[in-house]
Amino acid sequence: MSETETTPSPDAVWPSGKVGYVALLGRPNTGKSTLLNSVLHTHLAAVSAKPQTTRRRLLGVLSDDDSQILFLDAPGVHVAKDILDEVMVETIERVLSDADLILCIADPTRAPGQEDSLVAKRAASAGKTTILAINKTDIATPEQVEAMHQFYRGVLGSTPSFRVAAVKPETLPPLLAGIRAALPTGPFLYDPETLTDTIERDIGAELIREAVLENLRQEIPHGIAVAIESWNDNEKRCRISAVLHVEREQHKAIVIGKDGAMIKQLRIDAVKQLVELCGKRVDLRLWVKVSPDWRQHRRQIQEFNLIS
Ligand SMILES: Nc1nc2c(ncn2[C@@H]2O[C@H](COP(=O)(O)OP(=O)(O)O)[C@@H](O)[C@H]2O)c(=O)[nH]1
Ligand SMILES: [Mg+2]
Repeated sequence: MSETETTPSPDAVWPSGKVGYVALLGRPNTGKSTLLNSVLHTHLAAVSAKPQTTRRRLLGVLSDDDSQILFLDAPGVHVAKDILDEVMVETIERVLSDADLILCIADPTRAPGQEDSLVAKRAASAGKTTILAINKTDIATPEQVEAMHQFYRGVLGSTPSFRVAAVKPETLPPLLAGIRAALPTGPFLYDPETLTDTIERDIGAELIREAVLENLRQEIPHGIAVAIESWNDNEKRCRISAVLHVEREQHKAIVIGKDGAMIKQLRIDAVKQLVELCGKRVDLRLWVKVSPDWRQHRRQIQEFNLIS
């Protein structure tokens, strides 16, 4: 990973071209983060089959000679049930207000429902250029794809739409061309080598949480926050210490597992991803701590770095 901490600088001489922020908007699980990883050819965003994998805003920068697309990944659009949900809805709103263009991402393998309705209406009321991407066409039937298309057209009108499969990068160039064509012209906002403005340790925390989502069942993974306690990088290795905050004492026992089997598995899976991120050997220590009902407390949510 290179240049993760670069911020926009007015002094640098970067090219001009089609440049703008693109908000990824969709209900949970439609493949927003998968799409971001796919276009950047990097595992930047946590992905899982469970809803609400993405909790924070994440910038992904795709530069070529004459364009810079600034993707803003965000939580999925949902009805808020706790304070963490409310914080995530606020994140979606901030991402929308920063956006030059809204990319609605729909998953046709599930019939359009209340959340798709929220997505389409929110996009329509934003007063910004909107493009529709119907994702997962590798597994959806043509009828499902058409039904989703009609649903969004009903709210958004004849907005440009593309049929893609985020897991198949060869399906993405027409969508990217459509986005570029719709963006304003101006100077690049980031060094063309930059991939993100999110620092490595925050990406690392998300990759550890991805391992948690993959391995734990039901409500437990949703009640876990990952806090990086220390991140010491030297030439040969990266030493990381992270705390998994759980909501209840019983959850702590589940996360540790019988004879520590679960926490060991989490560490093995997380290390695989972290090695890729850091490009070197990773020593990961994981701790489990009970932070009662943290999802109901804005202060703790902020402490866990989830307000973005
Ligand atoms: N078959 C298939 N699965 C996909 C595609 N895009 C995403 N997924 C899967 O859908 C699930 C949710 O993806 P994710 O990117 O986390 O969705 P998000 O919540 O919208 O960010 C994961 O299991 C992905 O592997 C796709 O194009 N085809
Ligand atoms: Mg996501």
